[in-house]
Amino acid sequence: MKKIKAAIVGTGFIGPAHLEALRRIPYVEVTALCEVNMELARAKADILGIPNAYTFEEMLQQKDIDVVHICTPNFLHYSQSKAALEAGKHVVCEKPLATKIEEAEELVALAKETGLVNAVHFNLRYYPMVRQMKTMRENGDLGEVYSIMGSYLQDWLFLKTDYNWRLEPDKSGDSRAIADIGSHLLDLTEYVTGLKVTEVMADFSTVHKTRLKPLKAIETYSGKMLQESDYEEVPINTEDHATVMLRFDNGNKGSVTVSQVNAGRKNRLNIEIAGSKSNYEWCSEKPNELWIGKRESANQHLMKDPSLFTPEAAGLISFPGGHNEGFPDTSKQMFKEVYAAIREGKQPDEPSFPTFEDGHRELLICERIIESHRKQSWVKI
Ligand code: SOE
Repeated sequence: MKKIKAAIVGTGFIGPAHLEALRRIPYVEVTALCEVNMELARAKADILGIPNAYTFEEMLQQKDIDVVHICTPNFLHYSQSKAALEAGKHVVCEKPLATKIEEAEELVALAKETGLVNAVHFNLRYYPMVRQMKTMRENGDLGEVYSIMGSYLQDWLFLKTDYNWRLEPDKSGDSRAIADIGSHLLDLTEYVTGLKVTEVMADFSTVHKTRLKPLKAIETYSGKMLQESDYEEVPINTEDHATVMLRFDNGNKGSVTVSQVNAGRKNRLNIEIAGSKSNYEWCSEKPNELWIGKRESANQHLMKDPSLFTPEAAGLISFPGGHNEGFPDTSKQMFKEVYAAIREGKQPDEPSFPTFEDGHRELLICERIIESHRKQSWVKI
């Protein structure tokens, strides 16, 4: 089978995660890496064992490269995805798809026009238990959705000395925590429940009004400590914490809270979906288990096991029950579906994976959430 050749742009936290996932899929080869300059690209390519290092523009000239993974800071997603599609490359872009709604609209239109495969890395959909919840709901096990309560909590920005490009609006966009992790939670909420958010009421807080920015770059999650003199104090005007009340198109309600300053919470997405027949609670830090609440019988505790799962969800399982799969496996499972489409050479009519349209949807909700916080009033989507 002909190998599909991929290029990865950006080697912060998530670029190497894409690389590792792609290396676990047969007939896929990562042949190129791009970074902000050739020296860094060459150095990282050597470390990661990737044969070719290019600037972004040079990489787009390489005829043998079929697909490009955009793993750069948010402010580059629009221009790099656009250039890649215009160069005839299939595109997998990190979330958020862009930092402005108009940019996302343009990318959706361009992707449709080219017919090229386009995907946004909402990888958390690919925990097998998440698709199990979705398909159980579709099969009527949950009943009508009464309410949704979600949270996505982290602590890697807990300290005043924790710093990252995501804190800077010109790099991350006007929202930080909502754009960075809220987008995952809201995408997963609509994906599992099949409901659409119709209105939002949001309230943000920034607990560190200033932070100590290292005078030299350090990577996401590194939390490395430097000397006092190695920092400059900078004002922060992106949110550390946000709570959002939600109204859904079935008339029922919910709420989500996101925070990057909850000590001890490393990367914890937790969701409780209450229905007229059952109640589901799932947590990304214990992804291979699902709590199913019942009123007329004992509650249930479902473990990840292909023999207990719906066929659609079992399709995302590579290891038997009790052999825990986790965050790195979600990208592999997503890319298996995306690369099956790339092998067909065009975007499927009904993609099973998150697309630029889903990226646009999350950006739209994110923009309405920012507007609601600023107006301190309910805003329609
Ligand atoms: C940082 O908050 C981050 O790396 C997010 O950017 C990712 O999307 C999330 O999956 C893990 O945390």
